[in-house]
Amino acid sequence: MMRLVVVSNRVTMPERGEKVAAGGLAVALRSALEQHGGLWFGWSGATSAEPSSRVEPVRLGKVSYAVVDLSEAERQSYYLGFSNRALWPLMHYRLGLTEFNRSDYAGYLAVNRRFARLLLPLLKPDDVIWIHDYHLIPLAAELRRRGVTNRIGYFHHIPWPSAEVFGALPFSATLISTMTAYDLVGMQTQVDADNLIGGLVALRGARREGDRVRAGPRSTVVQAFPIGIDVEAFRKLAAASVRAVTQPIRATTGPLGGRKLVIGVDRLDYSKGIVQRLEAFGQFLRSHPEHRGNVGLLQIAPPSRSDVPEYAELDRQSDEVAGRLNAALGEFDWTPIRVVKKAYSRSALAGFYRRAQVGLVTPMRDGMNLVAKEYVAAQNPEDPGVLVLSRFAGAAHQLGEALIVNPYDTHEVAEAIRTALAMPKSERVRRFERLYATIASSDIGWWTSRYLAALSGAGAAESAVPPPGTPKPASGARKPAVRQSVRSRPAAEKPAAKGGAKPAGAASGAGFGKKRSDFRQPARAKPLPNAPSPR
Ligand code: ADQ
Repeated sequence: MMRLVVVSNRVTMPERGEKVAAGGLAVALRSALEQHGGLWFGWSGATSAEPSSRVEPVRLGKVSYAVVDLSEAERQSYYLGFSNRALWPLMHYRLGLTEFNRSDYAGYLAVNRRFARLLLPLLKPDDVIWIHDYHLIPLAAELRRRGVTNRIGYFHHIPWPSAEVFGALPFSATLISTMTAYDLVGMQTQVDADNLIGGLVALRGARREGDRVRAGPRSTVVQAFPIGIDVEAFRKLAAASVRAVTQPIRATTGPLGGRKLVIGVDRLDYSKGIVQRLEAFGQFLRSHPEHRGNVGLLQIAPPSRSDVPEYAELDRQSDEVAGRLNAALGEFDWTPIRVVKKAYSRSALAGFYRRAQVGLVTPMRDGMNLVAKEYVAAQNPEDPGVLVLSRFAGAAHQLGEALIVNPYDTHEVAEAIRTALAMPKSERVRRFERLYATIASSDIGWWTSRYLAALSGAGAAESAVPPPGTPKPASGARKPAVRQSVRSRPAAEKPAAKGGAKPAGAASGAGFGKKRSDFRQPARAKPLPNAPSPR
């Protein structure tokens, strides 16, 4: 059987008990690795003065971990610089925040080259290699240059902008060209997939054939695989939180008394629209004064990437806006907004979600947004809360029964909060049931197995990949790739062409075409801490 090799910017080794990245993705990848036996390669998260020239994998059960330190200069240029000050803002459509500098770009390429060099001696001939996210775009090209002919897949967790936006990046044509070294590229939505293909056509002169793009002798399949969460685990945690109200929940929501709760949970990141959300909540209280005193917003936002100046500024700004609104609108016995900058365990988070009548998920742009799915998974089916969701989150392409809003429109978000709080139970239940059915049928196990089946089939057959986003397609049905809530999306966002709807069918067997149940996560006695991943 083939071995799976996962490469990601950060690797969390279970025995280190790290507080970071123990979220659904890390658990799902580990579970896929355990199924097949495998290797997980990437940055340790640490820096050292003399980064090693070779790496010795550490075996824990069926999984080997190979972690590499970075030098401080590499952390600055590759991670904080090019990845997080150029690619991150650019791919979230924030050209104004995009800081390009040549030495950061050189550092980014150098780390990708070093990773390729260190990974090479660890590879076996039929390993299937799965690379994750924007830090590692050129890694496959570096591996190919060194003679690697294995199947190599890539999953892009964040949005991919249109060629017009991506083209603003110096060396954009060179960087986008490296994507053609992959056999399969997974995107969160069909819009992102179309944008990448459009970019390869416009900047690289590639040829599009449905969901396949040809540049030179190679061809790459680009498709949407909307990522999911471990719905069942989250549902159970939330249900358990009702029986045993955990300490943080008592402490944080206790003082709310019988008041209603609106919740936001995000890494403190400008893509998440936290400041705009606080303003929208203030607007809601101003427009609907009858709600003053009986509802509060709890915004949980642990700081991330504090070394990047834009993040420090956001931290300051969110404090300032919350302080201003609380001073203007609060009463002696009621504080409208609380901002809590802590990471909580999964079970505490599930309890908060369940307790909240409204889940406010309003990013300005987001690849998927797992919080939206976690909020739905945690609801009480008999008396569920209402999800208010940004149309610019990838999740909006699947979760059309949420109240879909434009996060740039403060009034629209404010009115959605009012509508959500007033929504009759029958409508809440109806919307919840559809949302739940969607997230349950495209959960993290489904995502992992679909992607790996497609990767192991990619190149074997032209149409080996099942249509993503349609969890249980009727056989032979030609459905759109993802349930698009087209009504709620601006015209410019609509995919220009719907190429590549393929007949349904699992990828032809190359070792990973497993049943979904094969990838279910093992029961864990104690939930892992779930800090947001250190992106
Ligand atoms: P992120 O930008 O990190 O992920 P998101 O998808 O919302 O965004 O995932 C965040 C995770 O961190 C969630 O599981 C959430 O529960 C957790 N989290 C947030 N705040 C927390 C807190 N205070 N305590 C504990 N846990 C907390 C990137 C992309 C997304 C994409 C994911 C997965 O930006 O668009 O959905 O990868 O592909």
